[in-house]
Amino acid sequence: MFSHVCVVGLGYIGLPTAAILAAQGIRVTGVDVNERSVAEINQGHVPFVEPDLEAFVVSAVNRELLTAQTEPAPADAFIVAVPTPFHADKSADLSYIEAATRAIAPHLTGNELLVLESTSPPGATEFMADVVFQERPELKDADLKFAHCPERVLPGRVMTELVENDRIVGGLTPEAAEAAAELYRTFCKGEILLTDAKTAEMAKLVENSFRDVNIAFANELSIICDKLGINVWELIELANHHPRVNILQPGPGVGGHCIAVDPWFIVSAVPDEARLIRSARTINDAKPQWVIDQVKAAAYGLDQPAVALMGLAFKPNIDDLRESPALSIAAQLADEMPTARLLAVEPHIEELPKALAGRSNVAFTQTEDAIATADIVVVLVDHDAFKQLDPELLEGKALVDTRGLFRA
Ligand code: SAJ
Repeated sequence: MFSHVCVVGLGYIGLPTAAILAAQGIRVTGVDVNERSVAEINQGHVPFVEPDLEAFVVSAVNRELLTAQTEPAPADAFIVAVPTPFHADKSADLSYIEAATRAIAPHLTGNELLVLESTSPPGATEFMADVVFQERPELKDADLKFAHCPERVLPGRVMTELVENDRIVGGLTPEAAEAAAELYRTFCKGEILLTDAKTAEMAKLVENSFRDVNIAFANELSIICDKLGINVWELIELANHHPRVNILQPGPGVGGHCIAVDPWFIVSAVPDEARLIRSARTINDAKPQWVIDQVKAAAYGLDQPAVALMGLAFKPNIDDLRESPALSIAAQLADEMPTARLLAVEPHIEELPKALAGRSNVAFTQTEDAIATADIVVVLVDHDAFKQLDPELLEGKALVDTRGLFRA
């Protein structure tokens, strides 16, 4: 039975998890090093956009089931959901996991469950246990349980997918896996699949690598088709009529904090073997430069061209700019086309993001104005808001459509 859970890291995954546990009547201490986030959460505010999350947080805070603070507290179970960025050599940076674990260690009595949710390279759950035993060697023979339970929720659908998705739970021991399964069963209606910790760690990396490899295939096709004078969108639509073919969609590159990162954890663990996974990463990382070259080619010979940049988010219908290829393309164009007027359009945010603010050749512009003024229209995100646009507005303009929005 879990009556008190401590969730360390109140970001895109930790906060929704804390709030959904509290919704089951479990007392939750949420922990974050960011004092501003802690203060906001205690007032029922969510420091980022995620549909329905705020209602859960408000209710949990009002019922006094969720309290945020900067230090962990004693609890029956701890969930660590902190970032795992990568180092310059693309190996995983476990320093946040280590710091969170060291902060938890003094509060342990010997029979708690510790769950690592952060996406991690194989062996990270074991590393977490090692850190605990370095801090608390006297607990080595106690009944601490360590498990990995990777998150799988899609930003924008987190509150639904937290409940509905199946979950993989991998324990350092079978008892630890069973204990973690019991915790996740309190709110997860999907199937809970038990395994060992290393397989669970790898499963998460493999899921995102599967997607990365398939997007790389689509991105490579788009470059091949451009060379051969074939409409890639029509081609993919036709090929996908085959009952066993399901090609994904090309784009300006792969963004977000997961798919563009996680495959590197596999590559850095087994560099000689992970050849396809590495190639996919390289292909997807190179796509923004290809788009930039296309825009420059379209601008060739134009004096002070006006360029509409349609969308800055990393994928459709969200305001999330993390690792967004659209944003990096916009910033690079601002550097490389100083005489152009770049009209940045992003209906989901209120003002120019930091990466573009203060640049004299970039203006935050409303959709219709940008298209009306532009010589070149660059579609970077397939937001629903753009899908309603009348293609006639594009007449006489050069088009670089990375998302196939105007595919005809
Ligand atoms: N993209 C394409 N073409 C496609 C599909 C996606 O270019 O056909 C691009 C998107 O535009 C975006 C990037 O890929 O830039 C990633 O978007 P996404 O919607 O595929 O995935 P994320 O990063 O939002 O969330 C993924 C999900 N993983 C999988 O679908 C296997 C999610 O379930 C994970 O929980 C999440 O990563 C995570 O946190 O790991």
